[in-house]
Amino acid sequence: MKKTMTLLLILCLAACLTGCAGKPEAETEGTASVVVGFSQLGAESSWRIANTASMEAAAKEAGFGLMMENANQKQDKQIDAIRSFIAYQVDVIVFSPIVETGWENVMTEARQAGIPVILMDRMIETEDESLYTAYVGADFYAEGRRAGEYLIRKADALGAEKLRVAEICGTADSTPMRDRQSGFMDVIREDPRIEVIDSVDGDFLRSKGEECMRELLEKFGRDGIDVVYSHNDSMTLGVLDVLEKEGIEPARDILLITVDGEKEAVDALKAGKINCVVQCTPNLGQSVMKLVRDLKAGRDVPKIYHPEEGAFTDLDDLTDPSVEGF
Ligand code: GYE
Repeated sequence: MKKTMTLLLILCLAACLTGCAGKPEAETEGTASVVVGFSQLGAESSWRIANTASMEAAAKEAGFGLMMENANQKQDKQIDAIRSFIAYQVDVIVFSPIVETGWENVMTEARQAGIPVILMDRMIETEDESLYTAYVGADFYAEGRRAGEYLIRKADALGAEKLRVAEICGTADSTPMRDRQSGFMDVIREDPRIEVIDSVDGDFLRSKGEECMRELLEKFGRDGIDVVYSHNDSMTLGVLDVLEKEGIEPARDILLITVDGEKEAVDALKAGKINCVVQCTPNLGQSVMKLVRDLKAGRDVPKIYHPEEGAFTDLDDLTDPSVEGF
């Protein structure tokens, strides 16, 4: 009965969205026996777009219905989407929290409705870990450490005495922003050659990366910055645009360390324009759908799942076929 109601409601919603808005925001498969409500946080980067595609493909392959809402970077819209999934009584809610705080009320509502919640990609800050069933996503702290460890190796290779780092951060208060920063800091803090001279907010956007780089150059001058550590490839590609326009040679005049591993960034690394790409896979869909299947079958699931990741750097062999972007 619950399932029939759910499917009817989903069909109505899909029809309404298609009819009223022209472009459906929710994607559904009315015949599926398992329905997953998925609140994606936005479309700010190539990483995010690849992540959405991975979720869609994996749901289709699993034969699950996927009700997806994209929140366009607004926490309020994510909360509304989760509430609508609760009202439709989906089987499982998956969401990628844009920031870490402010979720406890809506997640308590999901728990009261008996709907398991899987956090995908980003974490929440809470005292009550029972609010979510599982987390699937990267270990961002380890990513930050990898970025720092690379910089120490590079300083050794260059015989550098001093490296002044400008950090361009992702969305304030998001898990990748916090942990990529703290992992990096914990490693470089030990090395007196390396100093972070500024940390600015680039919100994971290419346009903001560009803006930040222009401002940093104005503030410190082209000789005042030795390294840019950028929390994602989109912002780094914006930085690259500015450096090339200014006649500053990327990866030589200013070293570039980035995170994600999208094709454009890995190609730029191979072309000698970026020094280090720390990997972060967007392909989380299959792991999420496996969890959904296990939950529906009543099996125990791991609370935390991190995919295996590494880093590609100009100190390693870039001709290896494993050096590939998404
Ligand atoms: O690095 C960035 C995206 O949360 C891991 O969000 C994700 C980050 C990713 O916008 O490109």
